[in-house]
Amino acid sequence: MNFDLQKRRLYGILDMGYVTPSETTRVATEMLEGGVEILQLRAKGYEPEQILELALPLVAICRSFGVPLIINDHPEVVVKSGADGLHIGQDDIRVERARELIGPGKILGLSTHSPLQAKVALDEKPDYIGFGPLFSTPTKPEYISIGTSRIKEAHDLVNLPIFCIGGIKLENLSEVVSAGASRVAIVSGILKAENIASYCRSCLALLP
Ligand code: 3NM
Repeated sequence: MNFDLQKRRLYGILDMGYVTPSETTRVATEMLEGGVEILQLRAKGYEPEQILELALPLVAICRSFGVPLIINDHPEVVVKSGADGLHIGQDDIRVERARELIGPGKILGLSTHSPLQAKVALDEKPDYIGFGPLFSTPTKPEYISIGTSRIKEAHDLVNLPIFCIGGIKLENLSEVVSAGASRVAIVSGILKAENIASYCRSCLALLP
């Protein structure tokens, strides 16, 4: 399946730190019903076989919504599950190696944590980058936040879809958009919402 990332603004991350395995398909469905345009499965500390088990039903659900499913960290799970792409961090394998492992036609995303890293990432040619954390976040507590003042700089340097991430919630989304973001990735804001679908819809309504 060919996905046009340029058109996708809301990236929802299904992080297993917030959801139990038995809840994953329900939560994913609610995120997709709310209009999430990319879905990532992030399962730090899970074994690859467990992640594969979680991913398989999500592949089918995402397909029915026409939304790509991205797997965090595990190229072999992308291949075995038929997911649409892989997301890697700065300390993981490099983009070129990741592409060799997942094969052609897959989406490859890379986390960056400063405008300089974002610029350097260009040479590696990922399909999109994450840029953050903008704000401090319990989902990635070890990272120092960048703030919103450098969002524009990152966009000026990098001609790739940029998903701002880290501590973004409905309440601060307008501030993030005003600072120059047009795409965001959200984890806990979505997963802790009382009504996940309506939270996602409200976020989409604030994105340009
Ligand atoms: N990556 P929340 S920040 C998974 O900066 C992740 O690369 C980040 O979670 C980065 O929306 C982050 O709950 C956590 O703050 C985002």
